[in-house]
Amino acid sequence: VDPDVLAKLRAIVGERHVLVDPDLTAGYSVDWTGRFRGSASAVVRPASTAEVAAIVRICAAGRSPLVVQGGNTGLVGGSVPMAGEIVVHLGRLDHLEPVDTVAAQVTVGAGVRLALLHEHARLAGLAFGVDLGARDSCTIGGMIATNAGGINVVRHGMMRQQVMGIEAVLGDGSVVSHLSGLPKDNTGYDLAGLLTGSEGTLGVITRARLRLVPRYDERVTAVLGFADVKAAVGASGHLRRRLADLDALELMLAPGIALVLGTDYASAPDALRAPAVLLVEVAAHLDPTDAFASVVERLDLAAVPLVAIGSEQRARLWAIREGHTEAIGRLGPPIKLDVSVPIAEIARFVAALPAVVPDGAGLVVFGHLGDGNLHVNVTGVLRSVANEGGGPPPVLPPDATVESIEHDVLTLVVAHGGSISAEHGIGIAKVRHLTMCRSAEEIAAFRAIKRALDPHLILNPSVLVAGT
Ligand code: FAD
Ligand code: 2HG
Ligand code: ZN
Repeated sequence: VDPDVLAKLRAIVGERHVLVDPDLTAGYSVDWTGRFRGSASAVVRPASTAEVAAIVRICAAGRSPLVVQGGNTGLVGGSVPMAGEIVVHLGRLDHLEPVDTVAAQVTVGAGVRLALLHEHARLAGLAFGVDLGARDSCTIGGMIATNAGGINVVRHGMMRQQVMGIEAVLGDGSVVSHLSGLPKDNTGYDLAGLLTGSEGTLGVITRARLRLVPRYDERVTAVLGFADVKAAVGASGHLRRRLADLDALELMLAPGIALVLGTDYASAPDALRAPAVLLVEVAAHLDPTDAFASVVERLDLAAVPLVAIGSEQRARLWAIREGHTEAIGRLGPPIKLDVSVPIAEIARFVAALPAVVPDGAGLVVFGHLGDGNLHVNVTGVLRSVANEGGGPPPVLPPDATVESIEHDVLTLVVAHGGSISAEHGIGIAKVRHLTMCRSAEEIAAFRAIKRALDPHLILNPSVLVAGT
């Protein structure tokens, strides 16, 4: 970085919040999966909206590109400085304001970690409607920027449905702040809605006003085993129609469960060893066990249902579902394809997948069935990169490049009427595939919006609308 720019950044945030030592910046320069690795020319850690605005103004004046980073748990590489950008890390914007229990809303800093927001809302007798496996590390800013989904979308919607207002710094350093949280407020463009899902390309989110939901303390968590995906999908429709308090409806398949459980798989209860498995959670103010049981007894199950007794068993069942990402990661960086298809197409889509994945690669599929969202993980292809110098190189047909595998899976998604990104975003991982589901006119509109809000094109230049 230009020493003059560095000196100005130090003057804004203080010497110890500008990191340039490669040993210190290394952790900010690689994504959670290890697939995307770049290098940050500096990491800057502001503590307020004013500091973020000052940083962006310096970068805009010097035409120095920057990458916005929260918890760095994103799965499409969007928080990685691939071309030596300055990383603006928002972890110090971690202020939680008191919960407004009358409006059921709260204003929080972008760097607040999800687990802390959950606890904050819980103590006020409420809950936050989005939850996901990275809860201890991911930040509210990153979740808004990616429009994260997670395990409770079936009940409460994605991040966009929770955001009542946003404060953000645009690409010229100006601050837009609209945090009143009024449920009715038709006063022009919905900037909060626009910034949600913008992946750091339009503005740096610094604060947000969030909707809270009722806190349900009575839960039933159960694993239901089915003969195949088609039967699980059929049952999911039944569960959605009959259970008003359905909180989660997650799909796992035998290969993924076997990978997570390892040698424990053979002795796992029958419901967990069925070909297709639903993890279902119902949450209410009054015990929903009887209502759940009367719905489940009508389903065509392949095994006796496994119902969690107590919070420890519940946690164990969720650990199997949430353990998929880490278990897959242990095989080396996967090709992650987070996609959605119409629920009615899911069984056909899953059945067609193996044919488009080359022999020699692994395939692990799971996801949020209630939202038609599948996580297709192709493993073994990037193994040689992960185990540089170690482990055997993957044995794949010569034309099985990462790009061709991604293209073939995503083509299948589009052929089934789906979307190439359900909840993780486009990041840098899917930029080259964006035209598969967005028209030239739509992308031109994206670019016009990008130029309007980030006139010097300094915000996350490799992400989403890269090459604008
Ligand atoms: P980062 O990874 O730091 O950034 C993500 C993107 O947002 C980047 O483009 C970055 O530039 C941008 N960004 C970050 N902060 C800001 C800000 N303040 N202003 C503007 N732009 C910003 N996602 C789901 O949707 N559902 C899941 O169920 C789910 N489960 C996950 C489980 C695991 C184990 C992991 C590792 C990830 C999971 N994710 C899931 C991925 C998910 O996108 C993130 O966990 C989360 O939304 C990202 O938050 P973050 O703070 O880590 O953002
Ligand atoms: C989940 O639902 C996350 O667990 C991660 O979105 C998905 O690892 C994945 O592919
Ligand atoms: Zn997910």
